[in-house]
Amino acid sequence: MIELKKLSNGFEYLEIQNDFATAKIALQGAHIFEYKRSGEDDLLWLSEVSDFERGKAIRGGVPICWPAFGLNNPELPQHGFARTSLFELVSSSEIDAETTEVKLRLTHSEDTLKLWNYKFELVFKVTISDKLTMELTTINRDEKGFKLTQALHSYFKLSDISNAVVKGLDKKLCFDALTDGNGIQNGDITFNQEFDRVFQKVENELILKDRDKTIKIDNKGSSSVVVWNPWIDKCKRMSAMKDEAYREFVCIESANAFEDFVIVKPQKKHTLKATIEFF
Ligand code: TA6
Repeated sequence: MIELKKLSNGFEYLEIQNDFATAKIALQGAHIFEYKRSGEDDLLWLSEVSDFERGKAIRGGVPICWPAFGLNNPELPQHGFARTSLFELVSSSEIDAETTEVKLRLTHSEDTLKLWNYKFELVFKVTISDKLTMELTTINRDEKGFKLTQALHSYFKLSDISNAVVKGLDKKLCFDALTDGNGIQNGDITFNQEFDRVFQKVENELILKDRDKTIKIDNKGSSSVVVWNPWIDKCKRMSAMKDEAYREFVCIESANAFEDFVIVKPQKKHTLKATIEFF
């Protein structure tokens, strides 16, 4: 089942259901804000006080940061403009009883050209099955090449942050956004304070272990990963987040950030792909 639904304020989203899973994807930002397998709890975290309003980014799920991650491009808003832009539904198909595929697209407009003077086509293909597969393809429709940074800014729901362990980043180079300094990760990541690091040269899969589930993240077309938890103080300052929300999630973001930027030549394309499996 694939259905286009509308909230009373006109905010539109797709509701998807198949034998393996259900998902909800907002047309604004092509934003997956729910993914859960049949009979299981949500696997993505969504803020209880998230906005579902045109022009305001949803807090949680998988925001698409494009064509800039963070403030990598000072001329653009934090995390770019894709997450507050209206995508169009290009196609939706039930591949089989357990697999549904949808494609959403954003193309340049007068508004985007004012912010970022390039013609483009951005296609987000989502495959919903017993795993979540996301493919973000940037096509340069301009005469000039452009540089972009981006991320699939996934919020993973946790039993509690004290149970979370991130594996696969040991000895990786990283930029620490809290100290503005570079360093090398030592061992697995556990959380007992604010954490905001961008890891580079990450070609291997990542594992997130929680009390009663394990998540495997495999990225393609990307060699940078962001790991973030706001902890107590920053959580209080965050928009659309309850004070205790930091306990409930960790962001592990499949990215092209900082040195891992992408140059897309005219009429060429680049795909950032993340495959997320749950055990
Ligand atoms: O990806 C981590 C990060 O850049 C953090 O620094 C934090 O700001 C987070 O993203 C959320 O950003 P947002 O713009 O959604 O409030």
